[in-house]
Amino acid sequence: MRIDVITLFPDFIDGCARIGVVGRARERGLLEVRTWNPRDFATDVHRTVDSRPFGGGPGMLMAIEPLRTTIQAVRDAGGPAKVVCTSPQGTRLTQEKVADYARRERLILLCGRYEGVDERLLGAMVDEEISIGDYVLSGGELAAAVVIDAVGRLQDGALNDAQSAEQDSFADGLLDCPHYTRPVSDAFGEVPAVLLSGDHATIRRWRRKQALGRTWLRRPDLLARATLDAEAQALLEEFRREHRAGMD
Ligand code: 4G1
Repeated sequence: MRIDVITLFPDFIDGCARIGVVGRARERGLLEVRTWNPRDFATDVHRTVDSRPFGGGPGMLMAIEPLRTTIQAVRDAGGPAKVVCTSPQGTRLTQEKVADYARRERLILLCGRYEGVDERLLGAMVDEEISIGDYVLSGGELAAAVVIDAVGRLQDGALNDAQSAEQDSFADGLLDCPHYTRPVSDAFGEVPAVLLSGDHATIRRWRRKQALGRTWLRRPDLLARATLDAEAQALLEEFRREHRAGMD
């Protein structure tokens, strides 16, 4: 897969794409990340990429012309691709959306800066707006880095067996179970005995129960959308019972 990123800060995106799982996916030729700087497409002597908003007020917008020519150049440089702008006005990025992007040949990400992008350019050249959450950022690059990481690790062969995407608790829409490492006995407490039992079927059920229970406690919104098989329903009921018993 190829991801083209339009950004005034290409070094940030290039840096993110060099490290960890995503970096290795690129080395393995599973993922290509290319950056495009609208400043390189600005035609005036100052290479201007910002522009004052009509109606006045503080702040600047991204200038239309460098963005138009950059997006056109990116489009011309490969096969058909969805153009996605990272924006607080976008629909929230979900693992479902990530999986949809990951199946594509190509994706074009546009990162906003300043107060954002002219509404007409969004209407004419952008297919979709996505947001990573409700907080103020100074640019869309962090959101693009989130997309690149989440999409990159889903490329076939990016993860080893231990990391495999199906192993992720979130593959079934749940939070992760708690994890423990050495030592068995620590100043902060003990490791749950079941994890030391060597009984893999019991350990698997315990982890699933913890994942269900924690999702119930911390993210009921996620649990409401998950489809639970008979075992999951039974494990969750068990967790709830024990939770209530522990309350009194
Ligand atoms: C109004 C957050 C403005 C921000 C309301 C999540 C935030 C891109 C994202 C802003 C951005 C809220 C994102 C805000 C983002 C133009 C350049 C937009 C930076 C910009 C809640 C600034 N997910 N923010 N405006 O942060 O790009 O993708």
